[in-house]
Amino acid sequence: MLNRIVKAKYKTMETSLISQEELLLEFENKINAEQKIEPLDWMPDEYRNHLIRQMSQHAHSEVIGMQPEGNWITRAPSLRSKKILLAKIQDEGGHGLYLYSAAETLGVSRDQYIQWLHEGKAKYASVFNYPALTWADMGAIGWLVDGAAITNQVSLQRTSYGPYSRAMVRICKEESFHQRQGYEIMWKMMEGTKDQQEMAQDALNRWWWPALMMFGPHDSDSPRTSNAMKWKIKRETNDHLRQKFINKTIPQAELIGLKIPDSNVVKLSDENYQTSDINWDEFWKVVNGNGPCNEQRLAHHIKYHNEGAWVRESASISNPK
Ligand code: FAQ
Repeated sequence: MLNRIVKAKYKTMETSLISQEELLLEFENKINAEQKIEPLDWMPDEYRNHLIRQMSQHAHSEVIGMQPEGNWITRAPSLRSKKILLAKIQDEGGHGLYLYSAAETLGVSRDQYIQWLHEGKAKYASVFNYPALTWADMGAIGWLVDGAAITNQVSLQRTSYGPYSRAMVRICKEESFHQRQGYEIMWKMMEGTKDQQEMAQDALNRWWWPALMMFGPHDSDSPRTSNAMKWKIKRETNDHLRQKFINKTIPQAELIGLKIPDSNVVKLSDENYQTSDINWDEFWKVVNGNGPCNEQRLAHHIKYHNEGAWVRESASISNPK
């Protein structure tokens, strides 16, 4: 598959300037007509590179995102909650695999993507650089982090690149379970003792802002948005998606007696909630590698990736006849 893509890419490089223009026109017509761009179709290098970056970062987020919750598997309070958490974390690993496979159709190998992650050249969602301190954090992560992820991913189901769009359809089906399992944990704790209620509120206090940061910088400070919207890679902007998430999450918090950790929340006449602004210094600090757990998350991934080398080697040995 990779060879075919590379050949297709180099074939396009041999074509004349005129035919490059025609190819670009055909590409733009497809995008405008809401047709999907497929791996063997011609695409501008900027489009390919944009997808290589975004899809691989998305894949890394799914896999690194297993770590905060993985920390609680052995300490889940019941067999039921342990089984659900295990299945949920396994789903996230699966999402990473769909996304790495989809990203490989762009002509870059999975080994290369992992190498960029380990070298610090590729990012992953900032939210996973915060620690999961109590069981209530399992509720907050499912409810808020998966809730934010799904708000973005529902929109990405309509992305212009075929393999990314199809991966999103499958991922969204699973993410909606994850959001509900997290909300169920929070709801149960709010029905419980005073200590449990305080634990749930504390988890919301710590995860609310990192969840809002997942949507990225304001549109006016987002250098990637313009091309992403032009090429229909992103279908809605960072701020638009963040507002959607805020609007649906605040009533969910109020329903179970939780208080949003922001004294400036106001419901406006247009039904949108107005909130305080995000602490962008903190956001960029975490994005640039200086959050509470950045070092730990990457070191953990590198350690277990290296320890798993024998599994990859064994799996790649062809079956002797
Ligand atoms: N964290 O110009 P923009 C999940 C970077 S999946 C880290 O706005 P763009 C499931 C950005 O990369 C969660 N970096 O960029 C789960 C860019 O840097 P670059 C992941 C961030 O691409 C749940 C720079 O800042 N979802 O959670 C962040 O247009 C529970 C400028 O930003 C996706 O990845 C951030 N929050 O918009 C798993 C969705 N925000 O690359 C386990 C797909 C921005 O130029 C447990 N991705 N940056 O060096 C996207 O929709 C977009 O890439 C955004 C950023 C919205 C993340």
